[in-house]
Amino acid sequence: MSGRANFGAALWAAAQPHPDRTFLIDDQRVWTYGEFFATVRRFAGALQAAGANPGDRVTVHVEKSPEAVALYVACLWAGTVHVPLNPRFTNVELEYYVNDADPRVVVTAEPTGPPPDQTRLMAERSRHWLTLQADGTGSFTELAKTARILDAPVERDDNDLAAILYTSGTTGKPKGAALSHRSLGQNAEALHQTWQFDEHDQLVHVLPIFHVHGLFVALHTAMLSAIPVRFHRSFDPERTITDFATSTVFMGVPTHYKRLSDSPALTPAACAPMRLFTSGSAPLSKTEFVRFSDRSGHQICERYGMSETGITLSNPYRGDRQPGTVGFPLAGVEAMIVDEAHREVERTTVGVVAIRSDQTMLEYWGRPDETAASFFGDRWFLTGDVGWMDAQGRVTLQGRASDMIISGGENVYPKEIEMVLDQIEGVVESAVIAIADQDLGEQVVAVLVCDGKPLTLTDLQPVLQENLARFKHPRQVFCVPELPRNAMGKVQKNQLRDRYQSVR
Ligand code: MCA
Repeated sequence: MSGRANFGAALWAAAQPHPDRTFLIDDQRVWTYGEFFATVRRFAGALQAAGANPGDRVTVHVEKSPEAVALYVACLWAGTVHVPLNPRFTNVELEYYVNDADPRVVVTAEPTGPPPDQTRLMAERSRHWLTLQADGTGSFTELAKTARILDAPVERDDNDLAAILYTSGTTGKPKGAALSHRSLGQNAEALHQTWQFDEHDQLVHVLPIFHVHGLFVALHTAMLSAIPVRFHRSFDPERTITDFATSTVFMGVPTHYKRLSDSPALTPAACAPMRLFTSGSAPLSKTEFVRFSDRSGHQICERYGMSETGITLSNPYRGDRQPGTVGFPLAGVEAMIVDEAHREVERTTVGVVAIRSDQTMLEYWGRPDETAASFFGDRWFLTGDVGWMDAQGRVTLQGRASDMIISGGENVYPKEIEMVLDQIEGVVESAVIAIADQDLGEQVVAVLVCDGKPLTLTDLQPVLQENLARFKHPRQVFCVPELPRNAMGKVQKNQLRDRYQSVR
């Protein structure tokens, strides 16, 4: 184990020989690697000035911007723990995450400081609350102007925490996957090698930067080759296709690929220099795989991962990419399919996918029981995804053990929404399900039992808006006299899915 294991140092080692190389190409300005790391050093100094010591959490709730990327690398540099959150989260959601991660510093886009309920939250724990706007201004950047610059990355050990990424669960309470510097470094190296990145690449980046996909997978692989990143703050298919003419790699979720294929601008000629399109975060249908291939001349490379494990399986870079499969374990990853007793099943038999790797999280932050329940044997992690492995070791996923919904690549947990719906006056009980959606893959639908007149989506809006980010809101609501249950009293969501699948 090395005291130099700070992953920020590995990113810097790749950039250091190329200070004048272009890194982030944003609407507002172009950043070289030299400029970017100068900002990282200043931001790391600001974190220290705000009282964040190594190991302290820094919760970040800001819009996508180059400064937000610098803040992430600054967290690594200062040895603090980066806790990125979706900027669409409401104040109620934010308060939950602040309470759970117990950060020393919170950086938000809030222009005038914390709203009243958070003033108390901050004062109680003597936290620093700083702001960072999408244009790079805010009290955090002001502090960075006067703080002492942190020239060298703080020494860290392999198992020291680098980031906590929140994911949810069947209990409805999001939990933090605690990832070490080694987790990040090993996954970045494995992907860099598998997908054969080199200094001639250019990446088109349209993903949000609060998930493993956009923050780690895309940015780490690019930074390890010190290549330019065309940094889009939101997704516009036409602009993305324009950038394909001067780029080589794109990473997206199936909704991105569907929208790209819908655009008449997508042609093989428009993608001429592109060498790699990867997809993940949600299942890519065979139809979309074939459609994109027909339109662009490229086969999408589907891969599989989780916040808890990083990316663990990928279709091959060279060789057969099969639609509907997620490929083979990356270097340093073992995969096996297990039965309910955690015994490995025969090849081609369906079971739960289990993963063992140093990439895997150390724990669910502050949740020893849930951590223990997710591992078995010698650090095997149960993904909860159901699938099978062929004789060559290629994995095909068939579904999920939980009733989690994936809408546009965002995970949505029915329980979390049901808990909010059940508080609404007139709702006796609720069941949240997914139905198929052409654009988003799955769509959130609420089925309610009401004790008065049937409630509509409009009736639910005020409570939904206050408590849940918009992407979690049900798109349709149905009221029923009672929910279907089995003999044990468990709600039969399959029956509801079958019933409402065709009601659109
Ligand atoms: C936006 N909206 C959504 C979603 N996104 N509704 C449901 N599901 C969504 N995912 C709603 C907004 O609330 C808004 O609603 C309207 O759509 C337009 O919002 P806008 O921001 O313009 O949306 P968009 O640009 O069309 O976004 C769709 C998107 C985005 C590009 C697919 O959701 C996205 O970037 N998804 C990627 C998520 C991702 O990176 N996942 C990785 C996690 P209204 O108009 O009604 O207000 S998983 C991961 O990291 C693992 C490890 C892995 O393996 O990768």
